[in-house]
Amino acid sequence: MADETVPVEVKHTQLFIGGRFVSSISGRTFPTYDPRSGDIITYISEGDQEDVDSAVKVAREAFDKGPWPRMTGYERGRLLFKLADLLEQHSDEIVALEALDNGKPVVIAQMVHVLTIKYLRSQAGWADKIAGQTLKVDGPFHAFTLLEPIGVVGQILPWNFPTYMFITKLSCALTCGNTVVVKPAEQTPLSTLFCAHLVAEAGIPAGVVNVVPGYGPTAGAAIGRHMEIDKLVFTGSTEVGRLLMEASAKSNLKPLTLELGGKSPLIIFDDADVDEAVAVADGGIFFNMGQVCTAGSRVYVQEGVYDEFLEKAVKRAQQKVIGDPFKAGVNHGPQVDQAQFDNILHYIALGKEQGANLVTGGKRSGVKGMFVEPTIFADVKDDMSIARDEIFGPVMSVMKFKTLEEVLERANGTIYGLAAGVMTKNIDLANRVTRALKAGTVWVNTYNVLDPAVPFGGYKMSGFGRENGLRGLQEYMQTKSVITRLVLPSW
Ligand code: TXE
Repeated sequence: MADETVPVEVKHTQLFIGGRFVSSISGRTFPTYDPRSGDIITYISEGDQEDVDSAVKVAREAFDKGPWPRMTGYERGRLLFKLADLLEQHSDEIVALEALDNGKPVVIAQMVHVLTIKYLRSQAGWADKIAGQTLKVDGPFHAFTLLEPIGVVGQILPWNFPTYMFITKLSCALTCGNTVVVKPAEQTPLSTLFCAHLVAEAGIPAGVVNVVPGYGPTAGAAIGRHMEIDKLVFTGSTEVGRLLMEASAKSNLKPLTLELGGKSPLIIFDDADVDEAVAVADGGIFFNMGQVCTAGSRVYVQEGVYDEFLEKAVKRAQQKVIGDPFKAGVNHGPQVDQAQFDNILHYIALGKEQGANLVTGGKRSGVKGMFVEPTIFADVKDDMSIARDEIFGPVMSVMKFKTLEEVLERANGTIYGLAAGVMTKNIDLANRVTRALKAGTVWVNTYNVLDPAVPFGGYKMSGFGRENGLRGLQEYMQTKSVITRLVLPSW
Protein backbone atom coordinates (compact mmCIF):
# COMPACT_ATOMS: atom_id res chain seq x y z
CA MET A 1 0.00 0.00 0.00
CA ALA A 2 2.61 2.56 1.04
CA ASP A 3 6.39 2.46 0.92
CA GLU A 4 6.50 4.96 3.81
CA THR A 5 9.16 7.21 2.41
CA VAL A 6 9.19 10.44 4.40
CA PRO A 7 9.28 13.28 1.88
CA VAL A 8 9.81 16.04 4.43
CA GLU A 9 12.30 16.73 7.17
CA VAL A 10 10.90 17.28 10.67
CA LYS A 11 12.69 20.35 12.03
CA HIS A 12 10.71 21.33 15.12
CA THR A 13 9.86 18.94 17.93
CA GLN A 14 10.05 21.11 21.05
CA LEU A 15 7.68 23.40 22.92
CA PHE A 16 7.49 26.96 21.60
CA ILE A 17 7.46 29.38 24.53
CA GLY A 18 8.41 33.05 24.56
CA GLY A 19 9.46 32.95 20.90
CA ARG A 20 11.93 30.05 21.34
CA PHE A 21 11.86 26.30 21.05
CA VAL A 22 12.55 24.70 24.44
CA SER A 23 12.49 21.21 25.96
CA SER A 24 9.77 20.29 28.38
CA ILE A 25 10.70 20.85 32.02
CA SER A 26 10.43 17.12 32.77
CA GLY A 27 12.53 16.28 29.73
CA ARG A 28 9.90 13.71 28.73
CA THR A 29 8.94 13.12 25.11
CA PHE A 30 6.09 11.34 23.34
CA PRO A 31 5.95 9.70 19.93
CA THR A 32 3.97 10.87 16.94
CA TYR A 33 3.00 8.15 14.47
CA ASP A 34 2.82 7.74 10.70
CA PRO A 35 -0.76 6.58 9.97
CA ARG A 36 0.39 4.84 6.77
CA SER A 37 2.23 2.24 8.83
CA GLY A 38 1.72 2.90 12.52
CA ASP A 39 5.49 3.51 12.82
CA ILE A 40 6.93 6.30 14.94
CA ILE A 41 7.89 9.40 12.93
CA THR A 42 9.69 11.17 15.75
CA TYR A 43 9.50 12.13 19.43
CA ILE A 44 8.05 15.43 20.63
CA SER A 45 8.78 17.26 23.90
CA GLU A 46 5.90 16.47 26.21
CA GLY A 47 4.39 19.46 27.96
CA ASP A 48 2.65 19.14 31.32
CA GLN A 49 1.28 21.40 34.06
CA GLU A 50 4.62 23.17 34.74
CA ASP A 51 5.20 23.86 31.04
CA VAL A 52 1.69 25.26 30.72
CA ASP A 53 2.44 27.45 33.75
CA SER A 54 5.59 28.74 32.12
CA ALA A 55 3.79 29.40 28.80
CA VAL A 56 0.94 31.20 30.56
CA LYS A 57 3.41 33.36 32.50
CA VAL A 58 5.01 34.48 29.26
CA ALA A 59 1.65 35.00 27.52
CA ARG A 60 0.39 36.97 30.55
CA GLU A 61 3.42 39.22 30.47
CA ALA A 62 3.03 39.74 26.72
CA PHE A 63 -0.60 40.69 27.24
CA ASP A 64 -0.24 42.82 30.37
CA LYS A 65 2.95 44.65 29.45
CA GLY A 66 3.90 43.84 25.87
CA PRO A 67 3.24 45.73 22.67
CA TRP A 68 0.74 43.33 21.10
CA PRO A 69 -2.56 44.51 22.60
CA ARG A 70 -1.31 48.10 22.57
CA MET A 71 -0.21 48.41 18.96
CA THR A 72 -2.65 49.77 16.42
CA GLY A 73 -4.99 47.36 14.72
CA TYR A 74 -3.36 48.30 11.44
CA GLU A 75 0.06 47.24 12.71
CA ARG A 76 -1.27 43.95 14.12
CA GLY A 77 -3.01 43.26 10.84
CA ARG A 78 0.22 43.97 8.94
CA LEU A 79 2.12 41.33 10.96
CA LEU A 80 -0.68 38.80 10.48
CA PHE A 81 -0.58 39.42 6.72
CA LYS A 82 3.14 38.76 6.88
CA LEU A 83 2.44 35.46 8.62
CA ALA A 84 -0.03 34.62 5.84
CA ASP A 85 2.68 35.31 3.23
CA LEU A 86 5.08 33.01 5.08
CA LEU A 87 2.46 30.25 5.30
CA GLU A 88 2.09 30.58 1.56
CA GLN A 89 5.84 30.51 0.91
CA HIS A 90 6.21 27.37 3.04
CA SER A 91 3.09 25.65 1.68
CA ASP A 92 4.89 22.57 0.38
CA GLU A 93 6.57 21.83 3.69
CA ILE A 94 3.44 22.46 5.77
CA VAL A 95 1.28 20.35 3.48
CA ALA A 96 3.83 17.51 3.59
CA LEU A 97 4.04 17.60 7.41
CA GLU A 98 0.25 17.56 7.57
CA ALA A 99 -0.02 14.57 5.22
CA LEU A 100 2.71 12.74 7.12
CA ASP A 101 1.36 13.28 10.62
CA ASN A 102 -2.37 13.16 9.89
CA GLY A 103 -2.55 10.87 6.85
CA LYS A 104 -4.67 13.14 4.71
CA PRO A 105 -3.94 12.95 0.99
CA VAL A 106 -1.71 15.78 -0.22
CA VAL A 107 -4.50 17.06 -2.51
CA ILE A 108 -6.77 17.56 0.50
CA ALA A 109 -4.00 19.10 2.59
CA GLN A 110 -3.22 21.55 -0.22
CA MET A 111 -6.82 22.57 -0.63
CA VAL A 112 -7.28 23.11 3.10
CA HIS A 113 -4.01 25.04 3.33
CA VAL A 114 -5.20 27.53 0.71
CA LEU A 115 -8.42 27.96 2.69
CA THR A 116 -6.46 28.37 5.93
CA ILE A 117 -4.43 31.26 4.54
CA LYS A 118 -7.63 32.85 3.25
CA TYR A 119 -9.12 32.70 6.76
CA LEU A 120 -6.03 34.32 8.25
CA ARG A 121 -6.01 37.17 5.74
CA SER A 122 -9.75 37.67 6.06
CA GLN A 123 -9.61 37.97 9.85
CA ALA A 124 -6.44 40.08 9.79
CA GLY A 125 -8.34 42.54 7.60
CA TRP A 126 -10.65 43.22 10.53
CA ALA A 127 -7.81 44.22 12.86
CA ASP A 128 -8.14 47.95 12.17
CA LYS A 129 -11.90 47.90 11.59
CA ILE A 130 -13.41 46.31 14.67
CA ALA A 131 -14.83 49.03 16.87
CA GLY A 132 -17.54 49.60 19.45
CA GLN A 133 -20.71 51.60 19.08
CA THR A 134 -21.92 55.03 20.02
CA LEU A 135 -25.19 54.57 21.90
CA LYS A 136 -28.21 56.77 22.31
CA VAL A 137 -29.15 57.03 25.97
CA ASP A 138 -31.62 59.04 28.01
CA GLY A 139 -30.35 62.08 29.86
CA PRO A 140 -27.24 64.19 29.51
CA PHE A 141 -24.89 61.32 28.88
CA HIS A 142 -22.58 60.20 26.15
CA ALA A 143 -22.41 56.39 25.99
CA PHE A 144 -20.21 54.15 23.91
CA THR A 145 -18.69 50.69 23.95
CA LEU A 146 -15.03 49.78 23.71
CA LEU A 147 -14.12 46.38 22.33
CA GLU A 148 -11.09 45.08 24.19
CA PRO A 149 -9.12 41.84 23.88
CA ILE A 150 -9.93 39.37 26.65
CA GLY A 151 -6.36 38.49 27.63
CA VAL A 152 -4.59 35.13 27.57
CA VAL A 153 -6.54 32.64 25.48
CA GLY A 154 -6.06 28.88 25.80
CA GLN A 155 -6.67 26.91 22.61
CA ILE A 156 -6.94 23.13 22.61
CA LEU A 157 -6.85 21.67 19.12
CA PRO A 158 -8.01 18.44 17.47
CA TRP A 159 -6.03 16.42 14.96
CA ASN A 160 -8.36 16.33 11.93
CA PHE A 161 -7.19 19.62 10.33
CA PRO A 162 -4.14 20.56 12.41
CA THR A 163 -2.87 23.66 10.58
CA TYR A 164 -6.36 24.96 9.79
CA MET A 165 -7.42 24.60 13.42
CA PHE A 166 -4.28 26.31 14.68
CA ILE A 167 -4.25 29.20 12.24
CA THR A 168 -7.99 29.96 12.14
CA LYS A 169 -8.21 30.05 15.94
CA LEU A 170 -4.99 32.01 16.14
CA SER A 171 -6.17 34.53 13.55
CA CYS A 172 -9.30 35.41 15.55
CA ALA A 173 -7.44 35.65 18.86
CA LEU A 174 -4.53 37.70 17.52
CA THR A 175 -6.60 40.05 15.36
CA CYS A 176 -8.33 41.23 18.54
CA GLY A 177 -5.04 41.66 20.45
CA ASN A 178 -5.09 38.58 22.69
CA THR A 179 -2.11 36.34 23.43
CA VAL A 180 -2.38 32.54 23.27
CA VAL A 181 -1.27 29.25 24.75
CA VAL A 182 -2.03 26.48 22.28
CA LYS A 183 -2.06 22.72 22.80
CA PRO A 184 -2.06 20.80 19.52
CA ALA A 185 -3.51 17.30 19.50
CA GLU A 186 -0.96 14.69 20.56
CA GLN A 187 -1.55 12.85 17.25
CA THR A 188 -0.56 15.82 15.06
CA PRO A 189 1.91 18.33 16.57
CA LEU A 190 4.27 18.64 13.59
CA SER A 191 2.65 21.29 11.38
CA THR A 192 1.67 23.45 14.37
CA LEU A 193 5.25 23.51 15.64
CA PHE A 194 6.51 24.32 12.16
CA CYS A 195 4.03 27.20 11.88
CA ALA A 196 5.11 28.49 15.31
CA HIS A 197 8.55 29.28 13.93
CA LEU A 198 6.88 31.28 11.16
CA VAL A 199 5.04 33.30 13.80
CA ALA A 200 8.45 34.41 15.10
CA GLU A 201 9.73 35.05 11.59
CA ALA A 202 6.72 37.24 10.83
CA GLY A 203 7.79 39.56 13.63
CA ILE A 204 4.91 38.82 15.99
CA PRO A 205 6.40 39.64 19.40
CA ALA A 206 7.79 36.84 21.55
CA GLY A 207 5.27 35.53 24.08
CA VAL A 208 2.18 36.33 21.98
CA VAL A 209 1.97 32.76 20.64
CA ASN A 210 3.06 29.79 22.73
CA VAL A 211 2.65 26.14 21.80
CA VAL A 212 2.71 23.35 24.37
CA PRO A 213 2.34 19.89 22.81
CA GLY A 214 1.30 17.13 25.17
CA TYR A 215 -1.56 14.89 26.20
CA GLY A 216 -5.11 15.93 27.02
CA PRO A 217 -5.48 14.83 30.65
CA THR A 218 -2.14 16.49 31.53
CA ALA A 219 -1.26 19.55 29.41
CA GLY A 220 -4.85 20.02 28.14
CA ALA A 221 -6.40 19.77 31.59
CA ALA A 222 -3.79 22.22 32.96
CA ILE A 223 -4.99 24.78 30.40
CA GLY A 224 -8.61 24.07 31.29
CA ARG A 225 -8.21 24.78 34.99
CA HIS A 226 -5.61 27.56 34.78
CA MET A 227 -6.49 30.63 36.83
CA GLU A 228 -4.50 32.95 34.56
CA ILE A 229 -6.11 31.87 31.31
CA ASP A 230 -8.95 34.27 30.59
CA LYS A 231 -10.74 32.40 27.79
CA LEU A 232 -10.73 28.89 26.38
CA VAL A 233 -11.44 27.75 22.86
CA PHE A 234 -11.75 24.03 22.19
CA THR A 235 -12.55 21.81 19.24
CA GLY A 236 -12.89 18.13 20.00
CA SER A 237 -15.17 15.57 21.55
CA THR A 238 -18.33 16.42 23.48
CA GLU A 239 -16.96 14.44 26.48
CA VAL A 240 -13.86 16.62 26.76
CA GLY A 241 -15.95 19.76 26.15
CA ARG A 242 -17.96 18.82 29.21
CA LEU A 243 -14.77 18.29 31.27
CA LEU A 244 -13.51 21.72 30.23
CA MET A 245 -16.77 23.36 31.30
CA GLU A 246 -16.42 21.68 34.67
CA ALA A 247 -12.82 22.86 34.93
CA SER A 248 -13.88 26.40 34.14
CA ALA A 249 -16.66 26.26 36.74
CA LYS A 250 -14.20 25.00 39.33
CA SER A 251 -11.44 27.49 38.51
CA ASN A 252 -11.86 31.06 37.29
CA LEU A 253 -15.12 30.79 35.28
CA LYS A 254 -13.26 31.46 32.05
CA PRO A 255 -15.72 31.75 29.15
CA LEU A 256 -15.62 28.96 26.61
CA THR A 257 -16.13 28.54 22.92
CA LEU A 258 -16.79 24.86 22.27
CA GLU A 259 -16.94 23.20 18.87
CA LEU A 260 -17.82 19.58 19.56
CA GLY A 261 -19.07 16.49 17.84
CA GLY A 262 -21.81 16.07 15.28
CA LYS A 263 -24.07 13.55 13.60
CA SER A 264 -25.22 15.72 10.75
CA PRO A 265 -28.17 14.80 8.52
CA LEU A 266 -28.26 15.26 4.76
CA ILE A 267 -31.82 15.14 3.43
CA ILE A 268 -32.38 14.20 -0.21
CA PHE A 269 -35.86 14.80 -1.58
CA ASP A 270 -37.43 13.01 -4.55
CA ASP A 271 -37.08 16.07 -6.79
CA ALA A 272 -33.31 16.38 -6.31
CA ASP A 273 -30.93 15.63 -9.15
CA VAL A 274 -29.80 12.18 -8.03
CA ASP A 275 -26.31 12.38 -9.55
CA GLU A 276 -25.70 15.67 -7.79
CA ALA A 277 -27.11 14.28 -4.56
CA VAL A 278 -24.76 11.30 -4.78
CA ALA A 279 -21.76 13.58 -5.33
CA VAL A 280 -22.77 15.82 -2.42
CA ALA A 281 -23.44 12.90 -0.08
CA ASP A 282 -20.16 11.25 -1.05
CA GLY A 283 -18.12 14.39 -0.35
CA GLY A 284 -20.21 15.04 2.74
CA ILE A 285 -19.10 11.85 4.46
CA PHE A 286 -15.93 10.63 2.76
CA PHE A 287 -13.99 13.93 2.62
CA ASN A 288 -10.92 13.62 4.86
CA MET A 289 -11.85 9.95 5.47
CA GLY A 290 -14.90 11.03 7.45
CA GLN A 291 -12.81 12.84 10.04
CA VAL A 292 -14.80 16.03 9.78
CA CYS A 293 -17.01 17.42 12.54
CA THR A 294 -19.68 18.38 9.99
CA ALA A 295 -19.58 14.98 8.22
CA GLY A 296 -22.97 14.20 6.68
CA SER A 297 -23.10 10.80 8.35
CA ARG A 298 -26.89 10.35 8.29
CA VAL A 299 -28.24 10.43 4.77
CA TYR A 300 -32.05 10.52 4.59
CA VAL A 301 -33.29 9.67 1.11
CA GLN A 302 -36.94 9.98 0.06
CA GLU A 303 -38.47 6.71 -1.07
CA GLY A 304 -38.89 7.69 -4.76
CA VAL A 305 -35.13 8.01 -5.36
CA TYR A 306 -33.83 5.71 -2.63
CA ASP A 307 -32.84 2.74 -4.79
CA GLU A 308 -31.27 4.84 -7.53
CA PHE A 309 -29.35 6.90 -4.95
CA LEU A 310 -28.04 3.83 -3.21
CA GLU A 311 -26.88 2.11 -6.36
CA LYS A 312 -25.02 5.21 -7.56
CA ALA A 313 -23.59 6.05 -4.13
CA VAL A 314 -22.11 2.56 -3.84
CA LYS A 315 -20.57 2.79 -7.31
CA ARG A 316 -19.00 6.15 -6.43
CA ALA A 317 -17.65 4.99 -3.08
CA GLN A 318 -16.00 2.02 -4.81
CA GLN A 319 -14.15 4.37 -7.14
CA LYS A 320 -12.13 5.98 -4.35
CA VAL A 321 -8.40 5.63 -4.78
CA ILE A 322 -7.16 4.40 -1.40
CA GLY A 323 -3.47 4.63 -0.64
CA ASP A 324 -0.39 6.55 0.38
CA PRO A 325 -1.36 10.21 0.90
CA PHE A 326 1.78 11.28 -0.97
CA LYS A 327 0.95 9.28 -4.11
CA ALA A 328 -0.60 11.20 -7.01
CA GLY A 329 -4.24 10.30 -7.63
CA VAL A 330 -4.91 9.04 -4.12
CA ASN A 331 -8.00 10.63 -2.58
CA HIS A 332 -8.56 8.38 0.43
CA GLY A 333 -5.75 7.97 2.99
CA PRO A 334 -5.49 6.28 6.36
CA GLN A 335 -7.36 7.27 9.53
CA VAL A 336 -5.26 9.29 11.94
CA ASP A 337 -4.33 6.60 14.46
CA GLN A 338 -4.94 3.17 15.87
CA ALA A 339 -7.59 4.36 18.34
CA GLN A 340 -9.71 5.97 15.62
CA PHE A 341 -9.18 2.99 13.30
CA ASP A 342 -10.30 0.55 16.00
CA ASN A 343 -13.28 2.71 16.91
CA ILE A 344 -14.50 2.83 13.30
CA LEU A 345 -14.20 -0.95 12.85
CA HIS A 346 -16.05 -1.37 16.15
CA TYR A 347 -18.95 0.72 14.81
CA ILE A 348 -18.97 -1.17 11.53
CA ALA A 349 -19.30 -4.40 13.51
CA LEU A 350 -22.15 -2.89 15.55
CA GLY A 351 -23.88 -1.81 12.33
CA LYS A 352 -23.84 -5.41 11.06
CA GLU A 353 -24.86 -6.83 14.42
CA GLN A 354 -27.80 -4.47 14.79
CA GLY A 355 -29.17 -5.41 11.37
CA ALA A 356 -28.10 -2.62 9.02
CA ASN A 357 -27.42 -3.69 5.46
CA LEU A 358 -23.72 -3.34 4.60
CA VAL A 359 -23.68 -2.52 0.88
CA THR A 360 -20.04 -1.64 0.35
CA GLY A 361 -16.77 -1.46 2.28
CA GLY A 362 -16.84 -2.53 5.90
CA LYS A 363 -13.26 -3.57 6.49
CA ARG A 364 -9.67 -2.44 6.61
CA SER A 365 -7.94 -1.83 3.33
CA GLY A 366 -4.54 -3.49 2.89
CA VAL A 367 -2.64 -5.29 5.60
CA LYS A 368 -1.01 -2.48 7.52
CA GLY A 369 -1.61 1.16 8.32
CA MET A 370 -4.89 2.72 9.37
CA PHE A 371 -6.75 2.37 6.07
CA VAL A 372 -10.53 1.80 6.19
CA GLU A 373 -12.64 1.24 3.09
CA PRO A 374 -15.34 3.80 2.31
CA THR A 375 -18.35 2.09 3.83
CA ILE A 376 -22.09 2.41 3.20
CA PHE A 377 -24.87 0.90 5.28
CA ALA A 378 -28.41 0.92 3.83
CA ASP A 379 -31.76 0.46 5.58
CA VAL A 380 -30.35 1.99 8.75
CA LYS A 381 -32.78 2.62 11.61
CA ASP A 382 -32.55 5.77 13.73
CA ASP A 383 -31.93 3.88 16.95
CA MET A 384 -28.92 1.92 15.67
CA SER A 385 -25.52 2.92 17.08
CA ILE A 386 -24.23 3.87 13.62
CA ALA A 387 -27.12 6.36 13.28
CA ARG A 388 -26.76 7.84 16.75
CA ASP A 389 -23.06 8.11 17.58
CA GLU A 390 -20.37 10.15 15.93
CA ILE A 391 -18.10 7.59 14.25
CA PHE A 392 -15.64 10.08 12.75
CA GLY A 393 -14.79 7.73 9.92
CA PRO A 394 -15.80 6.86 6.35
CA VAL A 395 -19.15 5.31 7.23
CA MET A 396 -22.35 6.53 5.55
CA SER A 397 -25.69 5.50 7.07
CA VAL A 398 -28.52 5.66 4.55
CA MET A 399 -32.13 5.87 5.74
CA LYS A 400 -35.39 5.91 3.77
CA PHE A 401 -38.14 8.45 4.48
CA LYS A 402 -41.61 9.25 3.15
CA THR A 403 -42.78 12.70 4.28
CA LEU A 404 -41.34 16.10 5.14
CA GLU A 405 -42.73 16.08 8.68
CA GLU A 406 -41.28 12.64 9.31
CA VAL A 407 -37.80 13.49 8.07
CA LEU A 408 -37.61 16.75 10.01
CA GLU A 409 -38.42 14.97 13.23
CA ARG A 410 -35.90 12.24 12.51
CA ALA A 411 -33.16 14.62 11.36
CA ASN A 412 -33.54 16.68 14.53
CA GLY A 413 -33.73 13.57 16.71
CA THR A 414 -30.10 13.76 17.85
CA ILE A 415 -28.16 15.27 20.72
CA TYR A 416 -26.03 17.10 18.17
CA GLY A 417 -26.71 20.16 16.01
CA LEU A 418 -23.59 21.14 14.16
CA ALA A 419 -24.60 21.02 10.51
CA ALA A 420 -27.15 19.68 8.03
CA GLY A 421 -27.81 19.58 4.32
CA VAL A 422 -30.81 19.49 2.04
CA MET A 423 -31.03 18.55 -1.63
CA THR A 424 -34.12 19.76 -3.52
CA LYS A 425 -35.07 21.97 -6.45
CA ASN A 426 -38.11 23.28 -4.59
CA ILE A 427 -37.20 26.62 -3.01
CA ASP A 428 -40.19 26.63 -0.68
CA LEU A 429 -39.30 23.20 0.60
CA ALA A 430 -35.66 24.24 1.06
CA ASN A 431 -36.72 27.32 3.02
CA ARG A 432 -38.98 25.28 5.27
CA VAL A 433 -36.28 22.73 5.95
CA THR A 434 -33.50 25.26 6.63
CA ARG A 435 -35.70 26.97 9.21
CA ALA A 436 -36.84 23.74 10.87
CA LEU A 437 -33.44 22.10 11.26
CA LYS A 438 -31.69 22.64 14.57
CA ALA A 439 -28.16 23.06 13.29
CA GLY A 440 -25.52 25.79 13.25
CA THR A 441 -24.97 25.52 9.49
CA VAL A 442 -27.40 24.29 6.83
CA TRP A 443 -26.19 23.74 3.29
CA VAL A 444 -28.69 23.72 0.42
CA ASN A 445 -27.75 21.71 -2.68
CA THR A 446 -24.15 21.59 -1.52
CA TYR A 447 -22.19 20.49 1.54
CA ASN A 448 -19.09 21.40 3.56
CA VAL A 449 -18.70 24.78 1.90
CA LEU A 450 -16.72 26.93 4.33
CA ASP A 451 -15.84 30.59 4.06
CA PRO A 452 -14.08 32.97 6.45
CA ALA A 453 -17.04 35.34 6.32
CA VAL A 454 -19.47 32.72 7.57
CA PRO A 455 -19.83 32.03 11.31
CA PHE A 456 -19.39 28.41 12.33
CA GLY A 457 -20.59 26.56 15.42
CA GLY A 458 -23.18 24.27 16.88
CA TYR A 459 -26.63 23.94 18.40
CA LYS A 460 -27.33 21.56 21.27
CA MET A 461 -24.44 19.31 22.35
CA SER A 462 -22.34 20.29 19.35
CA GLY A 463 -21.21 23.23 21.45
CA PHE A 464 -21.70 26.95 21.63
CA GLY A 465 -20.12 30.16 20.49
CA ARG A 466 -19.23 30.85 16.89
CA GLU A 467 -15.94 30.90 15.07
CA ASN A 468 -14.91 33.00 12.07
CA GLY A 469 -16.31 36.10 10.47
CA LEU A 470 -17.07 39.18 12.50
CA ARG A 471 -19.23 37.03 14.77
CA GLY A 472 -16.22 34.83 15.52
CA LEU A 473 -14.14 37.81 16.59
CA GLN A 474 -16.75 38.72 19.19
CA GLU A 475 -15.80 35.57 21.09
CA TYR A 476 -12.35 37.08 21.64
CA MET A 477 -13.35 40.52 22.84
CA GLN A 478 -14.74 42.10 25.96
CA THR A 479 -17.33 44.82 25.59
CA LYS A 480 -16.68 47.71 27.94
CA SER A 481 -19.48 50.27 28.30
CA VAL A 482 -18.45 53.83 29.01
CA ILE A 483 -20.97 56.45 30.11
CA THR A 484 -19.83 60.05 30.49
CA ARG A 485 -21.96 62.81 32.00
CA LEU A 486 -22.27 65.69 29.60
CA VAL A 487 -22.16 69.22 30.85
CA LEU A 488 -23.91 71.07 28.09
CA PRO A 489 -25.00 74.66 27.88
CA SER A 490 -28.79 74.82 27.98
CA TRP A 491 -30.15 75.86 24.62
O1 TXE B 1 -10.91 13.75 20.98
P1 TXE B 1 -10.54 14.58 22.25
P2 TXE B 1 -10.21 12.43 20.39
C1 TXE B 1 -14.59 13.53 18.23
C2 TXE B 1 -14.70 12.36 17.28
C3 TXE B 1 -13.61 11.46 17.74
C4 TXE B 1 -13.71 11.65 19.24
C5 TXE B 1 -12.49 11.28 20.01
O2 TXE B 1 -15.92 11.73 17.44
O3 TXE B 1 -13.83 10.14 17.39
O4 TXE B 1 -13.98 13.03 19.39
O5 TXE B 1 -11.34 11.91 19.45
C6 TXE B 1 -7.48 17.21 24.16
N1 TXE B 1 -8.58 18.08 29.09
N2 TXE B 1 -13.81 14.62 17.69
O6 TXE B 1 -9.96 11.45 21.46
O7 TXE B 1 -10.08 13.66 23.32
C7 TXE B 1 -6.68 16.29 23.26
O8 TXE B 1 -5.36 16.16 23.72
C8 TXE B 1 -8.20 18.94 28.12
C9 TXE B 1 -14.55 15.66 17.03
O9 TXE B 1 -9.05 12.84 19.60
O10 TXE B 1 -11.68 15.48 22.52
C10 TXE B 1 -6.81 17.01 21.92
O11 TXE B 1 -5.89 18.09 21.87
N3 TXE B 1 -7.94 18.56 26.86
C11 TXE B 1 -13.74 16.79 16.67
C12 TXE B 1 -8.23 17.56 21.97
O12 TXE B 1 -8.58 17.59 23.36
C13 TXE B 1 -8.11 17.26 26.55
C14 TXE B 1 -12.31 16.66 16.43
C15 TXE B 1 -9.28 16.70 21.24
O13 TXE B 1 -9.25 15.41 21.78
C16 TXE B 1 -8.54 16.32 27.51
C17 TXE B 1 -11.70 15.60 17.20
C18 TXE B 1 -8.77 16.77 28.82
N4 TXE B 1 -9.16 15.95 29.79
C19 TXE B 1 -12.46 14.60 17.76
N5 TXE B 1 -8.62 15.11 26.91
C20 TXE B 1 -14.37 17.93 15.99
N6 TXE B 1 -15.36 18.55 16.63
O14 TXE B 1 -13.95 18.32 14.91
C21 TXE B 1 -8.27 15.29 25.62
N7 TXE B 1 -7.95 16.58 25.39
